[in-house]
Amino acid sequence: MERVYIGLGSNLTEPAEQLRNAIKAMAQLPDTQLAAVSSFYISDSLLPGQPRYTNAVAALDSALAPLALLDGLQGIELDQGRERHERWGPRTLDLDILIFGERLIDEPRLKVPHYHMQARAFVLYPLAELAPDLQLADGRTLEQLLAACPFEGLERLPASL
Ligand code: A4P
Ligand code: MG
Repeated sequence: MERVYIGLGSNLTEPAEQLRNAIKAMAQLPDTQLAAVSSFYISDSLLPGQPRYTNAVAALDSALAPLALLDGLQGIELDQGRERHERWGPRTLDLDILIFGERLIDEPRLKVPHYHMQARAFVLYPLAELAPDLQLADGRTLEQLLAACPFEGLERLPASL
């Protein structure tokens, strides 16, 4: 089993409900257990003119190989009506593998740690709820990333599930 952190995001069709459904679905993945879920956070889209996002981070313990887990997550995105049009377009559900154990992965379909996580408050603050002492496989600590990424613009919701 390896500890895996997943970033969840949605800005269409009842985002909090999308996140709750995705969490249930991830708990059903083969050889995988749901270990923890952060609070939900609301923030403006990085791109102007889109609805606000709801984001969270979930911790999984999984024996799946990384690409098998990615397949499972993409299946959940499709089940929940994700349609891929433009990059960064609005979406009912986005599931990103942020961290996979101690691994550094650089394959065409999968880069881990996730390439944008260091600059995104809506990823780092929920991740810090679950793993404040986290060190990335490339040596950076979550504490360092948080120090460079203000909480500004994030709204933490009182209850997630
Ligand atoms: N891929 C590579 N590495 C990974 C990984 N670690 N986890 C590949 C998941 N997938 C990974 O993903 C495109 C391809 O990336 C996948 O087929 C997979 O093989 P995608 O989800 O279709 O593309 P995307 O989500 O449109 O692009 P990207 O770069 O993942 O966008 P982001 O980073 O998800 O940004 N504002 C707020 N407030 N909150 C948000 O969540 N999200 C976005 C989208 C923009 N603005 C936002 C938010
Ligand atoms: Mg994505």
